[in-house]
Amino acid sequence: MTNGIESGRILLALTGMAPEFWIDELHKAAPGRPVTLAPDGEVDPSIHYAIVWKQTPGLLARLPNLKVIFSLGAGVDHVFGDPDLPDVPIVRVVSENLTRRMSEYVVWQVLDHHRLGPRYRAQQADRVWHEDRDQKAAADITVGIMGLGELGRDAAAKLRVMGFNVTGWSRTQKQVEGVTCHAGDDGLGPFLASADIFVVLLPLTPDTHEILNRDLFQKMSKRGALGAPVLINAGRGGLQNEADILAALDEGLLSAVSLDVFQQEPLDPASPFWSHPKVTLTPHAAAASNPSSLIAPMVRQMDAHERGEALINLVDRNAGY
Ligand code: NDP
Ligand code: OXD
Repeated sequence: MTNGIESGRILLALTGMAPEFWIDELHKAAPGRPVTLAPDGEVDPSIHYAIVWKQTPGLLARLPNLKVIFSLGAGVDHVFGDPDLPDVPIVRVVSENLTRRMSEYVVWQVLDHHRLGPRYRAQQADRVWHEDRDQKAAADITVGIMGLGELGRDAAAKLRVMGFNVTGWSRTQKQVEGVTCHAGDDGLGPFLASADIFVVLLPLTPDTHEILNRDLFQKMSKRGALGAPVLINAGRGGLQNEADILAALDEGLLSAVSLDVFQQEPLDPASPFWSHPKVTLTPHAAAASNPSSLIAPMVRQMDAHERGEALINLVDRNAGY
């Protein structure tokens, strides 16, 4: 009970994730709140909140008293995969823990390409000692960030501290200190012409689906301090046309890519990405956050909602993120 109001039951509806871990975390954060695991009890009228990751389509529509959907991720494309999604508020993850981990990944990958990591690893494998004299300084490199949201802005700030020039692109115009900001369709061309390394932190929406395609790669700057542009995608696999990426790498339209996300996850063992010499691959691990840092704020929001307070980190259904 919270202030005399009965605490709503939580439904945990996860696909491709072990639930035990999250249930333990929920019991710790909300000892008094009952938790149901989908699919059992899905028509239970006492379920007020659903915490979801790729929930089974149609499941949430069967909850008569559902009040709020909590996405277990910052991205919500997995929630919108349900054509019968009920019209209740959707809250997404905005967490300092997640943001910092993503920025670590971005800085790691940018530095790896900037400091010629793939080249040196290949030389090591071949026992080749070749001293490069053409190492660029960070100030010679421009990193372009696609998506200047919670994650993009933090990554931009950390890259600035390293001395990189940073440009960014978003749907609506942004002002970010030390970052040259472009926006919308008109801003995309100048943005693409401005950078050497592109970091993608966009949400997957109908507008951004397969935005990373041949046409876009052709518009990227060729003056590249690294020879040809580098692409780093930690947003979603659905943002990328994978056949176009492989062709662009083979043709030299892209010099290298780091991919944390794929159209199909887990990635097929037969995928050419696994062994491509110009691909650095991680298994959707760019920002694997502490469960407690994700669950505790959700429970706080449930309590606040029951006290009549406004929800935060709400998803804009029209924008799709
Ligand atoms: P935000 O919603 O805070 O930011 C999204 C940014 O993308 C905003 O700047 C937004 O523009 C911009 N954007 C959206 N649509 C368009 C468009 N059509 N054209 C140009 N810009 C657009 O999201 P987060 O920063 O929190 O997260 C971004 C994504 O990162 C998530 O959606 C998720 O897919 C991914 N992610 C991946 C993880 C991983 O482990 N690989 C972990 C966590 C998240 P505007 O500012 O104008 O709204
Ligand atoms: C997220 C993710 O969206 O982990 O948070 O991909």
